[in-house]
Parts: sequence; C-alpha cells; structure tokens
Amino acid sequence: MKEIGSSEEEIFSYLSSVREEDLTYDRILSSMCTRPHPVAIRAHMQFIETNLGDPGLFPGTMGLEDELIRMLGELFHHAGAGGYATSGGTESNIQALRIAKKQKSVDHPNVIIPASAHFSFDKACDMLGLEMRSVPLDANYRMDIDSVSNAVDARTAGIVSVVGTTEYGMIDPVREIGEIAGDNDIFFHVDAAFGGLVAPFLPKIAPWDFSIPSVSSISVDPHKMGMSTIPCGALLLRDPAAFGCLNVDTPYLTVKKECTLAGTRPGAPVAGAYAVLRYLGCEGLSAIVSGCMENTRRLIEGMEAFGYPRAVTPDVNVATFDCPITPSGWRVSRTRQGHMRTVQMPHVTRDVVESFLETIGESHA
Ligand code: 0PR
Repeated sequence: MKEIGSSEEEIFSYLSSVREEDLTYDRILSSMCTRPHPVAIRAHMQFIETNLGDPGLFPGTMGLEDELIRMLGELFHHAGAGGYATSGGTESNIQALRIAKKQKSVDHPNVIIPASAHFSFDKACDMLGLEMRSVPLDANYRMDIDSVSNAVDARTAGIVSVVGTTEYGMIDPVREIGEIAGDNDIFFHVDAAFGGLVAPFLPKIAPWDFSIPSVSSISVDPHKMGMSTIPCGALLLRDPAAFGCLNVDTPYLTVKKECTLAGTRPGAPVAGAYAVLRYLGCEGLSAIVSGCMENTRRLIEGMEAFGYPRAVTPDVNVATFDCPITPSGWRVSRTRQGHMRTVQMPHVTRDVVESFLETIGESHA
C-alpha cells in the first residue's frame, strides 16, 4: 500500500481500465451467471452496508431473508421450509452434507452422489471426511436408479440428486431416488442450484421438490437463473429445526446461536434476490425460462443443421454438442467427455444464438 492515498479520479480511471480487460456477457455461452436484473442491482445498492452475520442489528434485512426463503419454499411446495441465504451452491451443498452427517452417527459415513454432481461435493466430502460414492449415469446422463440402490448401506448418511446438472442440464429421477432414500431413512439432498429457478416453470415436469416426502433439503441459487447479484444462494430444509445441529454459541452477538457457515454475511444480494423475484413474479420468471428454453431448442436445431449433433436432449437450458471446433470470439466450455457445452442464460438472446450460429457456419464452411 502506498504511503499517500490516490485521488478518486485516478483510482476510478484505473478501475475502468481493469474492467475493460474483463469479457462482457454478450459472447459468453459457458457461464451459469448472467447480468443481474436492474431491480436486483438497485436493491443490492440500497442494502450495501447490511450484515446478516449479526442479524439483531439489521432486523429489517433479516426479515427480508426470511421472506426470500418463504417465497422459495412456496415455489418448492413447502411454505414452512426453513433456510438461509448462502454464498452459492457450494456453501449450500457443504451445509446440507454437514447436516446429513450429523444426523447419522456412524463411523466412516458415506454419501451417494451422481457422477454428474458439481465439484462442490468433492470439497464437501473432503472437508467432512465423508466417503463419496459416485454412482454412474444412465444413457441420458441422469443418475442411475439401480446403482443408487446397490450403493446404499448401513453407513450411508446422505443421497444427492441434481436438478439441472452443470454439464448436461439434466434432471435426475428425484421421485424414484427419493423412494430409496425414504425406504432407508436417509437424508436426501436435491442440488437445484441451477435448475431450482428453471424447473418450476417448465411445462411438463415430474415432481422433484418438497412435494416428494423424502426430500430433506434443496439448494437453489438466485445468482444463477434468478438474475440476482452475486453472491446469492439458498439452502432450504424441510424441517427448519434440523438446522439446530449446526448451531454454535455466539455469546457476544445480538443472537446467541448461529448455524450458518459464514459469519459476516452480505444482506445486499439477499435484497437483490428478494426484489427481483418479487418484481418478476412467477409470470415473469416463466417468460424468461420459456425464452431460454426456446433459445436452447433453436441452438440445437441450428447446430444439427451444420452436422453437429446434440449430446443429449437437455431438461433445462444447457445444450451440449458433438462439435470439436470452438468458434472464434465466443466462450463455450467442454464437458469431461469432451462435448461442447453452452448455457442459454437470459443474456443469450435469440440474436446472440443466431450470431453464434453464423460464426459456426463460417468455421464450418
Ligand atoms: N451445484 C450445481 C448444480 C452447479 O451448477 C454449481 C455451479 C454449484 C452447485 C456451485 O455453485 P457456486 O459456484 O455458486 O458455489 N455451477 C457453475 C459451474 O461450475 C458455476 C459457474 C458459474 C461457473 C459461472 C462458471 C461461470 O462462469 O459451471
């Protein structure tokens, strides 16, 4: 740090130049984040100094967090769900597995996760000393039901399914896997970090949320398809009291116990998420999801016309292709199997899709 401070002008001109090095979302098809909605940005700025880590000082913001959780709980068919706003899917998944582990007091506990699970589960299992039993997928990249049955044993503390897999955009057979969890009385976590704000708005969809009695917890990230400011995830529990096993004493705070992973927690993205969900309502979110799904179908159709077949027909707005080329000037990613992976986020409009296909056409020619 310099001895003497710099002028604001100097700093902000430097910051502008740094920002210019960043990519803009226009040509990014590899991300599950998007430009935050203007309403989210406005609410975020209004709550910029709030800290949910000491909620007694910010009772208004704490109430807003409760309202956000209630909105999400209702959307997932359980208005009485407990929950709190996390920094994203990683924290939600870690916390869910902490609870699963605490509820099962056995030596060498294991958790069963699909091979498609996000790498946050590697982190969670490493931190928690859980054996991670990764089970294979079926031909459509969904968690294989029989493999789950075979992997369960007396030391299984949790089963995880994914709604909207990171790589292929698939929804696991939650009901069937839920039956296995229910029959064996095992904590069942649904990672809907991406799909939690997509699946409720899809026209034809099998139940996947708290409407399935054995679903214990759900993670969902407003900072992905909820167009909220980063960082905003949420962990919801069917039984709010189940958070109690994570409580630590916080003697000098305004609340005497805390179950969250982070201490200091920003209220700003919570306000952002609350505002954007309330502003859009189910109608607005449905319109956004149907646009993203329409763009996904158009991209698949366009790519196949060039001879690049889809890897699978996705359940949510993630399209993957057997396509070895990477169009210049665009960001796409590659799955572990080497497929081109694209995510049709709200910033990936119909015009963006057409322009992407044009570049593919030029590279193809
Ligand atoms: N669960 C699922 C199903 C996810 O897809 C993700 C992240 C997580 C959990 C973890 O969420 P956080 O990253 O919020 O902790 N999925 C994206 C991915 O890994 C995250 C991402 C977003 C990566 C934007 C890159 C990017 O540009 O691909």
